[in-house]
Amino acid sequence: MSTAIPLNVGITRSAGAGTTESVGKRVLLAEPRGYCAGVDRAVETVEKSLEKHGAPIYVRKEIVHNRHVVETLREQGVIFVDETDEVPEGAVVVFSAHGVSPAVHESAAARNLHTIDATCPLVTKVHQEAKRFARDDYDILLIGHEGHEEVEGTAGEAPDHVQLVDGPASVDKVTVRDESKVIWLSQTTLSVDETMETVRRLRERFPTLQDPPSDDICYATQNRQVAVKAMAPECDLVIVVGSRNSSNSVRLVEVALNAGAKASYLVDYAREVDQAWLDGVSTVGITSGASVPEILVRGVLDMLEEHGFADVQPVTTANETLVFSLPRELRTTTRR
Ligand code: 0CN
Ligand code: SF4
Repeated sequence: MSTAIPLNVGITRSAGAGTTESVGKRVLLAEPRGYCAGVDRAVETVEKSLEKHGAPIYVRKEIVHNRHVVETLREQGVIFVDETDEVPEGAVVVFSAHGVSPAVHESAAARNLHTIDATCPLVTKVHQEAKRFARDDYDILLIGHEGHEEVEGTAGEAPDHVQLVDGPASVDKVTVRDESKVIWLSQTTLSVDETMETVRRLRERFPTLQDPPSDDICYATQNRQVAVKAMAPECDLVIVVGSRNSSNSVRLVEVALNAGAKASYLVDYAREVDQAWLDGVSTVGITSGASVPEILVRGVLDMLEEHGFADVQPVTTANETLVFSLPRELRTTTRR
């Protein structure tokens, strides 16, 4: 598992912004945070599809797991559906960043839908691994959260070869056909530490367990966890901006607590911050999940400033520059 190189984790004690109310109060702002390359691409895919085809267009599941993003797109004419059979014959449907199983592609084709696939290329990479190891007749242990769309899509590539391992506590239930031919793969948005613990336990049972050819937990998930770990020991409170169904966002709360934050909460919007959380607090850490627009973080920072937290110090542990090109049929103009 690769680790990001710390760039600026020197955290200084703050004297506050000057007023009595703000003395000693400061915010540590995690960098990187927020949108990853796959989310940026997926959201732009929907926006460009709307421009090209006109409203309404359909999106299967939430394009990314963020309430604000979904509500904003809905206002622009997107109809979110659970399954392709809710989409009228021949209409445009976008598949979400989390990926879909081949069965979903087939049912869309059977209804003559015009599909645009916003699956993150890093999820597609895990699909390819699942297909390849299934072809070689491995038992594939897919570490991930039961019911999450991404694991449903990945497992659907090779349902006869994949079994889901939902964390360390599920390891004892695993059975394999041939212990010398077992590989683990994973969902892209898990806790790195918890996944390593799951793998450690799996390897106790299956000593020749093979590792994936490259990290399945994606760079964005890893980088956001490294940044929150760097600031958490200094924090009385870590506020993570993100939605409850966003796996990577929820993981940031767990990582913050495990790394020493005294308290940590997940909020979609600044208005959800309970003022009591700020009682007696001097250092607040802020981060956001990979599906979270920066405007929502801005809202939390503005609210904190009103409460005397005007001193904002970045905690930078990586620089991200990755950009994914749009699906081919939308690649008419250059991206920002
Ligand atoms: O919040 P997301 O939409 O999804 P999960 O963290 O729940 O997987 O973030 C984008 C991740 C992907 C794929
Ligand atoms: Fe892709 Fe990772 Fe972002 Fe998911 S979190 S969309 S896998 S880059």
